[in-house]
Amino acid sequence: VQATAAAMPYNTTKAGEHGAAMGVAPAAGQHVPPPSRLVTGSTLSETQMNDKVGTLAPEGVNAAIAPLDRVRVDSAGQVLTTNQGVRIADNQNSLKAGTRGPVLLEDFILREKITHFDHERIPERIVHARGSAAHGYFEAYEDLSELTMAAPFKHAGKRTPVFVRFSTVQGERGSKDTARDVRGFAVKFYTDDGNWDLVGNNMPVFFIQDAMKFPDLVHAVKPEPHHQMPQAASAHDTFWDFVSLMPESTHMLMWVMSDRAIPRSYATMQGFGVHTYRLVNAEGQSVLVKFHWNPKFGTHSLTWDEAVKISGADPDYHRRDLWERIESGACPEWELGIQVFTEEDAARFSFDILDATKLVPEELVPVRPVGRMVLNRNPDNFFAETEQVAFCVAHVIPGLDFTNDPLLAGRIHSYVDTQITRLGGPNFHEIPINSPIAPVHNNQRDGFHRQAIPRGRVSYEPNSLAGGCPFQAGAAGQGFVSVAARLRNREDSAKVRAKPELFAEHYHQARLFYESQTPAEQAHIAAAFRFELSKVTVPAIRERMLSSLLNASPELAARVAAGLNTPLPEPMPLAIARAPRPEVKRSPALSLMARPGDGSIAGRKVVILAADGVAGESVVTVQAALFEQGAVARISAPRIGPVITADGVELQADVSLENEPGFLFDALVLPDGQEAVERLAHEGHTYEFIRDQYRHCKTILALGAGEQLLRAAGIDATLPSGAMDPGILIDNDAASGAEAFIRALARHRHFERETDPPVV
Ligand code: HDE
Repeated sequence: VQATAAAMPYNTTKAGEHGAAMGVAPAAGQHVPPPSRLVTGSTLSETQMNDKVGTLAPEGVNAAIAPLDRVRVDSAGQVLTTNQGVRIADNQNSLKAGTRGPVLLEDFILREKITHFDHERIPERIVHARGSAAHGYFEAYEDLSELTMAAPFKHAGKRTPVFVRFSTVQGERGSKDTARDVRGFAVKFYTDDGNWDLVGNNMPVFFIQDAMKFPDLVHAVKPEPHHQMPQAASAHDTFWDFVSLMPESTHMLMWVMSDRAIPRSYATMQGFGVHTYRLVNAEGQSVLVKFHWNPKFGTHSLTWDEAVKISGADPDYHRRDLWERIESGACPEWELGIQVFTEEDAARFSFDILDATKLVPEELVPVRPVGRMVLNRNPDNFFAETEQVAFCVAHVIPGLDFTNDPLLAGRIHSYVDTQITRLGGPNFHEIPINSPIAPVHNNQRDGFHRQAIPRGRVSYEPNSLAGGCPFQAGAAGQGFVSVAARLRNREDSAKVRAKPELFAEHYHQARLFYESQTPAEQAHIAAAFRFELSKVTVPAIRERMLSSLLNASPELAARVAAGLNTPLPEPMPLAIARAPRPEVKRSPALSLMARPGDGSIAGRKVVILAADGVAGESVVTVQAALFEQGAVARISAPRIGPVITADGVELQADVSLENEPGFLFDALVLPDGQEAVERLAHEGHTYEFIRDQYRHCKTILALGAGEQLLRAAGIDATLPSGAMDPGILIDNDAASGAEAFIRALARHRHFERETDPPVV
């Protein structure tokens, strides 16, 4: 009974964090300086280390630790000062003329404190405002020099530090994590040859083909300007008005209406570079490339009902999940894959690889794994790192280059430009989280918030007064050289505002996506269209959207129309007269089910219900088995704190039925022990736990008397087909029950039980 969650340190690497001394200020005069850990050759953060060691990665794992040391601040054992380093005697009272008299203007300590506070906020990102980030590393599997001279791929085992930010797109900085939305997946590689930012999303295509339409798209999806609603949602008139008038967005709409838009965790979603980029080798030869991040823990999503409920109970659901996975050691990990093809291959494809609304099916060009990325260190400070990080599509290094994708061209401009307002000037590259580990030497000078102090009188090139320094590298010195790419068509040399012909084919890949999904996924897509369009108040918009969907899939359009109680309209006229036949008709790789992951349950959250009189031994057996597999098992009782087991032993409930509702967990265990079961049967929460778990197709284990709760909640372990529900396990023995439970949990969901509408 000792092995309770409370007895196990919540975070083994931060033993002191929840310890007895937590939050108790030392008595006046008792401030104890931190123990000196000065070791010759150690970094500043190591010598000034306090007990919060959980955020220090093992030596050599992340080289960005050292360069940031110069700006790390640790106040343990330090006296309070002003920003000028003047020691503050009293931080409680402003300076007054007598205790009841006016506050004096000369109180520079008060004025400095308030003035700084007044300016604490900076503008949020215009899109992707809400995000969470972590540090880690990328490790190459092999030497890729035949394809690229990019520094991270120089040799097998080479590690490059990274900082990765995940985000939602539509909502504001304080909005919820589980909105139906695209997720940003932005990776900053601090390479030996400068910073490379791969600013991608968790979906491989985009809504529009040309940067010219981006402000329109964003204005349409953002909260409507007259009343600023809805927040973190696309289910409103202006979004559907715009996309129904832009048939090029149909493919992306399929992704956004799929469960991809409500991921279970950042660690269980894919990432994509979206655009076609170039890899360039030392000889200057280039190939075309698409980037893929595939999660080690598999691709898993929430159900819609679950996402809606979570947004109320824990708006920080994904942020917390990312933080806790890293702190508990179940570190998120992805494999980087590349699809490589030549210009000649691309010329034969049925779609244009410069069109960001199209993907390259894996069945056409396989994905080659080239490395892995591990996120193993949480930021020390959200604002300084996660908020101030500036990703820029223009940040590429030798070995990489752009293509003529017209969406990409707009992005190459936009990201640097937006930081100038958001981060207050052109020197945002000097903010520690943005500064490269590669040395920076140029003649750019001045501007707001300049940190570097360039020496000497020369700030121009060529010069003789500084011996010609800094000098240009030239191609031989690994300077960045753009690929001398040839334009493909003669017409391309004319200056036009136009698109290539193939950009007008809008539906083949929308159909490919829909038809490659499993029946459960297709049902979710249809339900999402139904939900979103039912929120649209203008019937003509719904009708126009249905007429576009008809071109992608008559079957889907019919399901959505039935769900909206609307007759099917005529299909929207096609923009292209004769489109080439697509090479691939079905791509199983596009289904979430294609990537179950490593089969482990690491990082999953399980709740074990308890109340006084619970069979303690069986709870501890199940909990220990789950911990062993890297899952987090919490004991939840009507109140937090001690629960007295049937044997009279104390068990600690670390959460309560009220403070962490059941839908926050991936699976549920109903305990044995008649008295506890009777107590739980009197709690309305118990039934909500069971019904939500059932409705969200999760695994439920009922031990011994716990089965009574299942029955009282009206749950039947038989499926409509007559077969037994593989996600409902009933066992009198905790050890064998735990074993079967872990196997069932590794399947994540049991969609065979799902009905629309839900029966429970
Ligand atoms: Fe972005 N995008 N975007 N975007 N985007 C921004 O840059 C923009 C697009 C993406 O965690 C902004 O620093 C234009 C595609 C991510 O900090 C801004 C166009 C993809 C992030 C901007 C696009 C993305 C952003 C806002 C069309 C997937 C968050 C704040 C031409 C490949 C990065 C900022 C982070 C952020 C512009 C389209 C991904 C305004 C003009 C396609 C992950 O510069």
